This record gives sequence, C-alpha cells and structure tokens, in this order.
Amino acid sequence: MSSRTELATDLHSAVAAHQLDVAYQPIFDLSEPGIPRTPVAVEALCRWRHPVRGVVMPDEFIPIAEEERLIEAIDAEMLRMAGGQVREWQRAGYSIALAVNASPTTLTADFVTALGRRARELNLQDGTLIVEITETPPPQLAPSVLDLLPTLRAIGVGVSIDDFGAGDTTASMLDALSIDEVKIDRSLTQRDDDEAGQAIAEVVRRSATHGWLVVAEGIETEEDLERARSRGCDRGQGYLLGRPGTAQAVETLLIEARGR
Ligand code: G
Ligand code: MN
Repeated sequence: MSSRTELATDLHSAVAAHQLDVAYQPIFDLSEPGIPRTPVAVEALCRWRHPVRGVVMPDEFIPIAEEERLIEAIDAEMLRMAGGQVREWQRAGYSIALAVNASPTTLTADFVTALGRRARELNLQDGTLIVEITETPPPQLAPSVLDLLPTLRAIGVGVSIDDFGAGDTTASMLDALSIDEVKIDRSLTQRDDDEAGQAIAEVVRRSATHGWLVVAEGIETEEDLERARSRGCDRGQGYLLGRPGTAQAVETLLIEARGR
C-alpha cells in the first residue's frame, strides 16, 4: 500500500481515536509597544498525532481529508476542541477570540448552517469566532463560496481572507467581499521591497474604508515586525511573537498579560 493510501486509511480512524489535536498560535495587536505579548486571538491549527509516524502536519493530511470527505468531521472536531478551550478562557475573564480555518471545499450552505449551530452551542462571546478562508490555491474564492460570506457574517461569524498575496487575488478584488479581516501571507510580510510594501499599503488603505482588520502573518524577525507596523497592519502573528503551541502556553501568556 502506498503511504498515501495508508494515511487515508488511518485518517478514517484518527478522529474517533482522538488523535487530532489543536495547536494554538497567538495573534497580537501591533499597537502594543515593543514585541507584543498580550494575545488578542488564537488561530487553531490541526495536528495529527499518528501512532507510528508521529506528528503529521496539515499540509500532508488536509488534502487527503478533503478527498476522503473527512474534512468536515475534522473541522467540526477542531471547532469543538478549540471552541471549548477559548470559551473557558473567556469565562475566566480573558478577552480572546478564536480563528479557525475552513476548507473552501466544504464551504456550502449546509456547512454554514452546521457552523451556525455549532457556534451557538459553543456560546462564545459575540464577535469572537472567525473563520479563515484561504485564497490559495485558486479557484477557492469561487462565486459559490463568496455568496456564502454574508450569511456567515449574519450568523455572527467573522470572515477572514487568509494568505493574501500568495494567490491571484488583488486588493481591488477584496472590495466586493463581505469580510471582516485580511491576513497578509508571510511571503509578503517578509519582503522588504517597495512592491511588497505598496501591495500591503493598498490592502491597508482599502481595509480602512471597509473597517476590516489587517493581520500580518509570518512575522519571524524584528524587521518583519517593524515593517508590518510601518505598513499599517493592525495585528501580527508569527514565530517571533509566538509559535503554534499548547493551550497551556497561551494561558501562560494570558496570565502574564493580566499581571501587567
Ligand atoms: O495558511 P495558514 O496561514 O492558516 O497557515 C498557518 C501555518 O503557518 C501553520 O502551519 C503555522 O505553523 C505556519 N506559521 C505560522 N507562523 C509562521 C511563521 O512565522 N513562519 C513560518 N514559516 N510559518 C509560520
Ligand atoms: Mn490560517
């Protein structure tokens, strides 16, 4: 059996066997001076603890999950686990939002209905659940997906366009979208040339007129951080600020922030 076929077989039992885990990567407000340390949101990232292979990363198994039609079960499980954790933090008095990734292959009217039901059950604070939709590879921002965005927002779920700059979507194409946030791909964040700067400035300018937040992904160095700030990004995420990690690691940040 090929390793892909094996993985597909194993993936079918992984959800039931509780082998899926959430890694939490903190997102920070860039108006916090210096290197920001107070998380304002976390992105839930899926990890598969395979009994033999060890940790399998999403790039490897999400495409298989999509083909095997397991993606919806995985998305639901991620939302259940991460949502339960974030609700606990909110109940403990921390102000924190949750971003989950949605596979555009599952973005159907049924998905939106199911998400609305799950979101209600989770009972997170208003406006604190965000769905990130990637624009790569195309044609993921297909009309059928875009048509669902207003419905998502109407049920109180925020919409974020993920990986902007990695695909073909241009800043002017964003204008027509019903969204709340744009996440700048790390390939743009990490470039210090004028072209990248202008591309981000264009997104920032349009976002200001729409009231969207702009999040710089992939901040790995202090130079990346300063560039993101000077280009007008509102929020930042990346290895310099915090790697994907355990809930405990995020909780430590929250506790330290409370003490400041
Ligand atoms: O497509 P999306 O932006 O959701 O991808 C998130 C992925 O990016 C995660 O797998 C995460 O581990 C990775 N990631 C997060 N921050 C950084 C970073 O600063 N540098 C790099 N190279 N990868 C990052
Ligand atoms: Mn994402």
